[in-house]
Amino acid sequence: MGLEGLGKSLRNVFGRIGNATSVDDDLINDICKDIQRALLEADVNVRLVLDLTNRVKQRAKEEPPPAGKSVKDHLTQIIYQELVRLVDNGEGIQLKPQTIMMVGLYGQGKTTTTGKLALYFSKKGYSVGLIGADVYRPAALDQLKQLGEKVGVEVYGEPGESDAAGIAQRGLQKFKDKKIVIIDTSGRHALEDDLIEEVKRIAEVAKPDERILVLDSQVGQQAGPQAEAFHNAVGVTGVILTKMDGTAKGGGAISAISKTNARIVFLGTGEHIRDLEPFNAGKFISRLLGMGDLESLIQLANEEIDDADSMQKVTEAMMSGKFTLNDMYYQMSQVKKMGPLQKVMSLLPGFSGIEDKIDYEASQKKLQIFRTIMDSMTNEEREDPSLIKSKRIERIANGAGVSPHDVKELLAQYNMTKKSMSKFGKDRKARKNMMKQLNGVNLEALKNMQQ
Ligand SMILES: Nc1nc2c(ncn2[C@@H]2O[C@H](COP(=O)(O)OP(=O)(O)O)[C@@H](O)[C@H]2O)c(=O)[nH]1
Ligand SMILES: [Mg+2]
Repeated sequence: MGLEGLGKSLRNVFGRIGNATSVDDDLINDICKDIQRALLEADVNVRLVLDLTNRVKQRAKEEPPPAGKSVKDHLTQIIYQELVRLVDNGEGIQLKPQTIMMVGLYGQGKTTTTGKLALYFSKKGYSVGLIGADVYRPAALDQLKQLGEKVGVEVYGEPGESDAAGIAQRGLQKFKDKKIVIIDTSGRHALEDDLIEEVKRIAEVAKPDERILVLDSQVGQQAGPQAEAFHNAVGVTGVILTKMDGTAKGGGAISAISKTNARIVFLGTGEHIRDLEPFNAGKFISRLLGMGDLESLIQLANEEIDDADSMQKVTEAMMSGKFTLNDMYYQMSQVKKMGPLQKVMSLLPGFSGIEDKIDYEASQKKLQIFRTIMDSMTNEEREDPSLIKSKRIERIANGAGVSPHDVKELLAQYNMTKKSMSKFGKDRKARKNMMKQLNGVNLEALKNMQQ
């Protein structure tokens, strides 16, 4: 089962609670079995799974629902909190002078993430040096040097040298006055003995404080064995999940951290050097559960608005990838009509900051700003937002009385929505399944989970 699968199974669990007539021991036991199956299929460590379901059972029995909260919502919330606890394995990387070593298979994002970390620490005021110890791919050092140049940090490398541990040693010597040194290492397409030997030797020589496993969030089940092999070799202290901007929702991470007992420290959320987010367990689980999904919003909209036909049209347009700003404008106006904003806010992409208490007032303000911005665009621009470049951004911002940053934010949200919808739209079967599932989901309960 892939990552999507885990999110889906867990959503089913919540759906089941929503549909139950009452919450009794039988239901709780059944639900816990479903959770166990879902997590075990995603390769999560058995002991962790049992701990989790035992805690859910115990808390459901012992903790009375807080005033005003139904038993169902309370159970949903307990499960959500325990899932968060499962991935919450400790604090992020400390802000202190240290050596960090990156490990992982080819293409996972090690080099890119090395650059992102360099920027992160530079911004915090630390001097940073990067060591290119990938001796396997000829272009690796150039890639790292380019990143270093972008960020303005020094890169040490020895073109043509094949002794990675030697490079690391000499690099550390050169950077002995830098507060943060990050070592980028080689990958392979698959786990191979020589790779494991190589990273082991680098770790022995460099004695890095942090050994960071970089994992593509789309890896799914192989995340477990990969994590285990690297962990046995160097003792992984932290995991960075990359490509979280893609369709995958990161379920494989749970397998990875349960194999290493390391914490997830950052998420890579794009190809750009700034696309690095400190890991937040609550946000991650919400995302895994698809709570920021526009699909859920559409479903809710279909149930609650009178003009279901137009909504259907917009939905189809979105699915086909021909989603314009006019469509998004319409969709937003419907959301407003739909009444209590609280109910739908958490389902909107871009508004899913559900790890903290959602600031509904701020969100509503944002929605209004977006509407104002769209009002000051021409219809041509709303139909084809790719026309909107710097000059037009300024004009629109002036017209709407907002900053260019606000306009860019709207465009970013539009692009994100469009991208996710067209991807989703290509897969008819997935779409149907999703709709079917969402029918069973207790949206109220999902909404209440964070409260
Ligand atoms: N979309 C996206 N792409 C990423 C992310 N991190 C890395 N990549 C891309 O993944 C590819 C492989 O990255 P690279 O750093 O060379 O991987 P390495 O082989 O592990 O060093 C490159 O095309 C990167 O631009 C991310 O967070 N999001
Ligand atoms: Mg690389």
